[in-house]
Amino acid sequence: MENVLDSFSLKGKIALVTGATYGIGMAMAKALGMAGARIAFNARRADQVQQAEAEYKSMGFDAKGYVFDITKEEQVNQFVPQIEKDFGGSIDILVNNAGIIKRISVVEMTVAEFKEVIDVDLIGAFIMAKAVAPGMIKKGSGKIINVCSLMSELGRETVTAYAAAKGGLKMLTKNLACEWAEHNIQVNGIGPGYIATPQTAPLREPGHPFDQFIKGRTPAARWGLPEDLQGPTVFLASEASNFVNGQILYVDGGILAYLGKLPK
Ligand code: GCO
Repeated sequence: MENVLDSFSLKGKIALVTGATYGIGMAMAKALGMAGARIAFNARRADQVQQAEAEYKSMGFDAKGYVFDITKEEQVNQFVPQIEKDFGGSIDILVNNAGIIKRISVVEMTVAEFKEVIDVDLIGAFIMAKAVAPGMIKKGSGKIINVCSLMSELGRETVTAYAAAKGGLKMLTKNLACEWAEHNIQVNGIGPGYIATPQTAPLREPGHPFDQFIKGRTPAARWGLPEDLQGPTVFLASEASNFVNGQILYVDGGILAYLGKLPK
């Protein structure tokens, strides 16, 4: 019998992680690299891509960065083939991580601002999945991991566009899983809880009430770290999860299971 740990190896795999120049995306990409994958990543800003590529390489990862916008189908359809040419094979693992958030109340949010969030966080993931699927179908295997959110399940004031996008991303994940499972492509999601990253930095400023609120709402009584997402990422990217389809794996310290602490 094969050792079960061998099923977590990503040796020889080509992974593409969108928005992986910092935070959760970079942590997930590094995890894939530590498990043996070669890493392609993108962002919209050349300076961020160059800086991140230098960081990956300084840590010994086989990584290459590309500057393109996942919301622009023509750019995606130019760069995905370029990546597959540069890496000498079709993409085995896609992590749809790139995302934005705009914390604005609905009354104040413009339709254009709402659409921008939906474009990046939902439609961008659709465009990327659509672009990598033909290679995965031809190869007869593939892994797609969509970075969902607690907001795929819960709402809160001022993040309506983000929650609508992440709720849609949950159902996109389930539906792509239904369409592509017969091709041995597993499509799943990771739902980070409240993670200490630049995206949540405004909520963690000293004295911000949100810091205490989240620690009270999280059974683990702490903010998550990007590293907390690394094991789940390798699991969903590896053969260890070949019979896991259309699931959202919440890495949230227990928030979704918790009614909340009784006030003292
Ligand atoms: C917010 C936060 C959340 C988290 C994460 C939770 O403003 O409530 O930014 O959206 O970032 O998405 O899973």
